[in-house]
This record gives sequence, structure tokens and C-alpha cells, in this order.
Amino acid sequence: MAQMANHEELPIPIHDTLDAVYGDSSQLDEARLRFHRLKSKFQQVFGHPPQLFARSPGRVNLIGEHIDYEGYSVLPMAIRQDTIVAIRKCDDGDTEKVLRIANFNDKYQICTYPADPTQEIDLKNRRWGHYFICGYKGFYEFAKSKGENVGSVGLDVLIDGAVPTGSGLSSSAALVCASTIAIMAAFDMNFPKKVVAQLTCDCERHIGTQSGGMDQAISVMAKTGFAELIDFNPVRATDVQLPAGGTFVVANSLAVSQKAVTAATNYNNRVVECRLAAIVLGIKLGMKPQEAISSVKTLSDVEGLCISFASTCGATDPVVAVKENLKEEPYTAGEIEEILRESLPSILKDSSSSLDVLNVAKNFKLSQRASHVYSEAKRVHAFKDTVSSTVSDEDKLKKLGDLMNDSHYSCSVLYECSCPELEELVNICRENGALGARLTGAGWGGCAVALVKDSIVPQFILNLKERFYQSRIDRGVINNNDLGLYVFASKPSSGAAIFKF
Ligand code: NG1
Repeated sequence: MAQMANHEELPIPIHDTLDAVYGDSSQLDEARLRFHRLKSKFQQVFGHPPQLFARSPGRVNLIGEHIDYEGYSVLPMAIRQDTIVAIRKCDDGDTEKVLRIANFNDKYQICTYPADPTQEIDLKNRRWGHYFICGYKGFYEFAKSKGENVGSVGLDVLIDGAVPTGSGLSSSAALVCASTIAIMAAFDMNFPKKVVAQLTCDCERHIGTQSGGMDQAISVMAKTGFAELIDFNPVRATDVQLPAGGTFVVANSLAVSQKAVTAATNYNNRVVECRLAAIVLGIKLGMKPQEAISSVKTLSDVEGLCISFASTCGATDPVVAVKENLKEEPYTAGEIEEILRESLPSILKDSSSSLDVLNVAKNFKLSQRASHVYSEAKRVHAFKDTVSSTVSDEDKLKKLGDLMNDSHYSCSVLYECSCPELEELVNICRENGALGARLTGAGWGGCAVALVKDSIVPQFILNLKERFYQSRIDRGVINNNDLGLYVFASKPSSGAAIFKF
């Protein structure tokens, strides 16, 4: 009997009805209305109907934060909220070839770009349409690398995003993935999901963050009912069936985290600190500086050396090597340069976003960042092992909650990617019966995720409302009627899809 292809080997599914993705409940009615409105607005803005639609969801990361770019596995699940892109290719010879990118939400003005895949994205002048251009540039680069000449054509595009922005639920990846897949489908192309996952990760790097690939991978490869263990190099997804009796509640701290804007001090800063920590560890553990600089890119590259070192102390944990070989006090650039025998700008010269980091960084907390990464990588596997262990569902849930709490502590104290609002929210979650709670996504704002027993979910959400949101409603920060957008229970949803009606 022929073996069934692993779902990541399959192309992005193409549907002619909505129920395959949106089920058969009230969500389907909502989706019908949404697609109907999008179609009408497309007709109204561009004077013709869309050729097709692509959708890609946001995600909540259950565990494994800030380790995807270090090559380690992570464990997210897709959420119901998604971004839909309606598209039409305009290749009738006479018209001027442009990309017209409109948004269903009038808050975002129509963006027009030349139909030129080699155009540079003006990162100093941020526009929402840039995320579409990431997909556009990335798709052309990919097609070219495959020897496909797709020619340059105009595109009419209308976007509708339902993933809250700046909240750690990966609205940016949902937009980049839906855009890239819509462009790909408009050219009648399709590829295995794992290829699209890598392609969309490369696309999003055009926005200037040194993204690790988790968000695009889950958005493209998610399956209803499962969280996924995502491995990298090459990207792969393994289904994880969560234990019965628990629900993940997502709660927005209302502190907006603008990852692209703060990249030099936050996200990319941590990527650079990890890279420097890895090189310094490599040298301390026996590599020649030049060899370490040219071959060590991530902490996973020197994990083997760390484990060998740990074994000389009778341990197996790479954190032992971190503690013994990196000092706790922050390193100055000069101290690192002395160990590396080369200047930092020269080491990082190939990445302009890393040079931006150097321009503003005062010092580098190498020990703390490396300890977080190695310990968080272990927690991801402990989470997966717990799920597949033989203990009772109740015991599984308790252990998963503990791992989430440990992850939050590490993010907050060692990686310093939390903020006061997230701390307050995570504490309130725990005080109100969560088995575990942690920040999710890049942090510095955005959402927390709490693991809650099914039986207390409604009361838990009411308590969060009273303890966290009510004062913000009273102050006019959010509207009472919108509360459901900021705190909701989430089940694992399905990944990207194309619709042709
Ligand atoms: P957010 O900002 O939550 O979408 C970012 C990265 C991920 C991962 C997490 C931290 C992008 C698109 N996403 O997610 O790859 O590194 O931070 O775990 O940059």
C-alpha cells in the first residue's frame, strides 16, 4: 500500500468552498459574510472581481520563545484569526504595470508600488504595504532560483486582517504568508508546504527583522486539532495532540510591541547577543577565534562543545558550560573584541540590521541569553515528552503548566523580553487558577497565554476582565464591546489555504 504523504510534503490546499477551513458553525457564517464583503469591495475599488483568495492564520506559541533563530524546535499552534488576501493579475498589455494594494480596513490607505521585484523596501519610511512587497520580492527571488521566468505583471490586491497587530500573535507572518501564497497562486504555481514555509520566512526578512521561521512555518503547516512541534534546517512539522481537559486562553496585555520599529534594541539585539555568545563559547571551549567567527552562527552550533564540557563536570546540561565560561556581568564591545581578536563591525558587516544593533547597544548579556536559549530548548522537548507520556491527562496538564511558568521566568529574567503589563497579566492568570501562564511571541508587549482547565474557562475570562481589563475599559483604553478581541479561548486551527470560487 502506498504510504500517505506527510502533510508538510503536500501543496497548499486549494478549496472551492469555505467549510474545509471554517467548519460548519457560526464561524462559517462569519467567513461567508467576510468573503462576500471582500469580493464586493474588490469590485468597487478595482472595477473587476478577484481571481482568487489566500488565507493564512496567526499563531500562539505554547513554548519555545526566541530559540527558532538559534536553530531550536518550537511548539506553537495556529489560532482561528487569519489574514485573507484577494488578488488579481493584470497582464493586459496596455495598462501600466503597478501593484495596487488596498485594505478592507479604511484605517490603512491604499499603497501603490511599481511592478518591480528588484525594488528596495524603504525601511526608514514604514508603510503597511511593505509586508506585501516582502512576499512579492521573495516569491520572484524563489521563482528565479527555480529557473521560472514569471515576468513582471501588475497586481490588484485587497487585504483583510483579523489577527490583532503588535500583539505577539504574528499578524505580520499571517500577512506575509497570505500575500506570498496569493501571488504564487495567481501565477498558477504551488509547492509543498515545507517549501512555502521556508520561502515565506525568507520573504519576511525583507522587512528587516532576522526572523527565525516559527511563525511562517505554523501559519503554513498548521492542522486543525493539533499544535505542531516545528524543527528547522530543514523545516519540519510534527503533530502534537494536546491532552484533554485543558484550554489555552490568549490574553492581550494591551502594550503594543512594534517588532520592526524596535528591532535594533530588542529583537535583532537578542539575535546578535546570541551570535556573540555562541562565538565566545566556541573560543572558550577550544576553537580558534578565526574558525569560530567564520563557522559559528548560532548557539546550536556550539551545543556539542558545551555538552562535552559539561560532561567533564559530570553533567549533561549545556547551561553548565555557559555558567563556567561566560561571566554574568554584561560584556562591553571591547571585552568581546579582545576575545574574538577582531572588531564587532567587521564580524557583523554582512548584516546591516546587525550593524544597527551595534550602533545602539551599550553592552551584551551573553551568559543570560545563552542560558535562556539552552534551557528553553530543553523545555520544548520536555513539553512534547509530557504530552506523549503515559501519565494521566490531569498530571500532564499540571506538568505543562509548570513548564510554561518556567519558560516565562526565563523570558522575563534572563532574556528580558517581558514588560510590566505582561508581568501583571501573567500574575493575574496564575492567581485565578491558570495551571501555567507565560508571555507568547517576541514579547515586550503583546499577549500572554494561559493553560486553564476546561471547566473554569468562562469564570477565568470573567476574572481577567475584572482584574485586568475593567480599569482599562474605564479609562477608555479599550471598548467593553471589543473585549472578545483581547481575551479568548483558542483551539488549534488549520493552516494556509487558497480559495478559488
Ligand atoms: P512575533 O513577534 O511574536 O510574531 C517573533 C518572530 C519569531 C520568534 C518569536 C520569539 C518574526 C516574524 N517572528 O514572533 O520567529 O523568534 O518572535 O519566539 O520575526
